[in-house]
Amino acid sequence: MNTAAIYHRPDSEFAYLYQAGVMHLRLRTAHADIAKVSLLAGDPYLMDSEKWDQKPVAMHRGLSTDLYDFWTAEVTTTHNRLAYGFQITGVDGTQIFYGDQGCYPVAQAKKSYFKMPYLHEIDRFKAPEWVKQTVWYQIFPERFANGDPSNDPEGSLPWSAQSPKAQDFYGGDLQGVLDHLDDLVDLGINGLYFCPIFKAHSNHKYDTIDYLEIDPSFGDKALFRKLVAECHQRGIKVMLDAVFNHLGDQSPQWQDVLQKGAASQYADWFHIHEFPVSYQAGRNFEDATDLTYEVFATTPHMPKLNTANPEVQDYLLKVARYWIEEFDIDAWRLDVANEVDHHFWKKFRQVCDAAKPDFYILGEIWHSSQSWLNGDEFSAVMNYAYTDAILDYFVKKEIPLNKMVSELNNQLMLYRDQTNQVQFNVLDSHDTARLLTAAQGNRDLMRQVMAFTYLQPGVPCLYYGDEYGMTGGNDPDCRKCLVWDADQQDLELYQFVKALIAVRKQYQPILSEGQLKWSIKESAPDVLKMTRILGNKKLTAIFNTGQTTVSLTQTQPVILSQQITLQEQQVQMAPNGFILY
Ligand code: ARE
Ligand code: CA
Repeated sequence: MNTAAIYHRPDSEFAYLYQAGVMHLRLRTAHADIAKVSLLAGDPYLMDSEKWDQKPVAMHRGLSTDLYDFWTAEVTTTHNRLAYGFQITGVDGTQIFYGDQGCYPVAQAKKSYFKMPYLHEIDRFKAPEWVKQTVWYQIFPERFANGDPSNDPEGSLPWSAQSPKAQDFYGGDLQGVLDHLDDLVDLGINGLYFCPIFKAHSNHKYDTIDYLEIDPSFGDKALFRKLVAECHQRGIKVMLDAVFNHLGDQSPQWQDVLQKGAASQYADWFHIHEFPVSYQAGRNFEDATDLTYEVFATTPHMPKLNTANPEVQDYLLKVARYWIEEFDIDAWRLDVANEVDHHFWKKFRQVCDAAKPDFYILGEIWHSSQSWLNGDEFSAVMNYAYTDAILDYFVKKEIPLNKMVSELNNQLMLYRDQTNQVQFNVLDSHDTARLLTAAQGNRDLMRQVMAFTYLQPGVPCLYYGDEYGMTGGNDPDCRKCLVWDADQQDLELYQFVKALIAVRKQYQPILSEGQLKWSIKESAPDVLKMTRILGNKKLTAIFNTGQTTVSLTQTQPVILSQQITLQEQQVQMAPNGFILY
């Protein structure tokens, strides 16, 4: 038995409250090394009384990676407290007890039970229920639609499908979004994620000048208020982009630092090592080493904010509250979330929760993110780390199918089940090449990747224009104007995306919450079977990756005289998309 691989940690993704009063436990063991795990659990205050007669309860064999197997159990407790340990039987027949002080002979089991001393509901990781039913649509406002040419910035180019340059403007605005809301409803969208819309210098608006003003080229506060109201009337949630890691160099605060140096009242709003700051407007530093102040990446235009400064905290928290309380937004997407301190994000979470119950906080983090997802900071992250595995297999063909499954399971086991249900599954964005371009123009492959992803735990996000077959390489090529001329749109793809979104919504409860199981037959190494079970419902999806087809069957068990018979409802996805059933 490989005892070195055995791992559990209380009060983490290995032991947590899943729902009020319902606890989930996980144990990690070496892959294919263990035959059975039994849980020994009970009230810690009864351990030394004769009432402690815990019978071993078999744990469920859960997901596996190439290195590990994960065992799971769901436990309800009488007094919200638990002492527990694991009785582990190896495939080699050996048996040990694993508890808080490691491995022991089974006879010494009680030597060191793990403890969950008291499970408080207020500590439980809570994810807004509405997010699970959301299919998100990401809008880059400068390029979605130009609804009001009168606010176009000086030198705006005519709306066209050409590749934009980094500094180009085309005049996209909020009126353009308002004009097309019903198109988005038709597609099945019920959540909009806007890239930044506050006053800023560039076309992407990540170089904020004033967090409390709508950029004049996008519209004004009255228009934004109307847009949110129209979205809410259509059942569409609204998520804005909070760029709190840095300010733009045209902001009054940074300009004051440039003029007054150390004497500026904002000197401590930034991370400045030496005055005068080595800043020349318009000069892009190839290498940030010669900057005397911290910036985002290597660009001098984005001086990093000192979010440990109480003045900066107050300022940013006022911004966070303002757009919730005054404009009723439903979510914040947090830019460069992993480079802002945890202390600030904990305050931020408190502010958002106080301003609006069920508020969704989405961190932009491209890697594993456990330390932001313990329930007192973000609700979820942009799940690039999960979808990377999907793209690595289906699109880049860099890993075999079983490695993709291993990677997906590895990611799922990093987080609590309720976190996984609201993770934000992006296949592309304004920071990456578009999916169709990544798939080298193979529309069937694009459909299969989307079908696979939309059937995963977590919520899908469609990047504007993908539904029409838009292409585009890395930033800025992935930010072309949306093609509104029907003759440039791939309407067959549009119909597929619309059908896929409908299927996602149709099966959403089991796709969000159903217990997940994968299987790949030796005889068919490129056919992946995904099973989801929720209550007495089972959904099976067969991804025939060789022929880019997916078939979906939903079984509705009918209970007859204690026998369970299953009816199969076959939904075949033809090579070019779902056949509506
Ligand atoms: C501009 C140029 C880029 C150039 C960059 C270098 O367009 O080609 O690489 O300058 O400074 C915004 C604009 C960008 C602009 C950038 C800087 O939208 O067009 O880029 O400002 O001026 C990492 C961060 C992640 C960040 C990406 C861009 O972790 O947070 O880099 N994403 C957010 C927004 C961006 C925005 C900013 C941050 C700045 O979504 O749109 O850029 O506010 C790997 C790494 C990731 C890395 C990712 C992408 O996967 O693991 O950490 O993300 O690649 O590079
Ligand atoms: Ca405009």
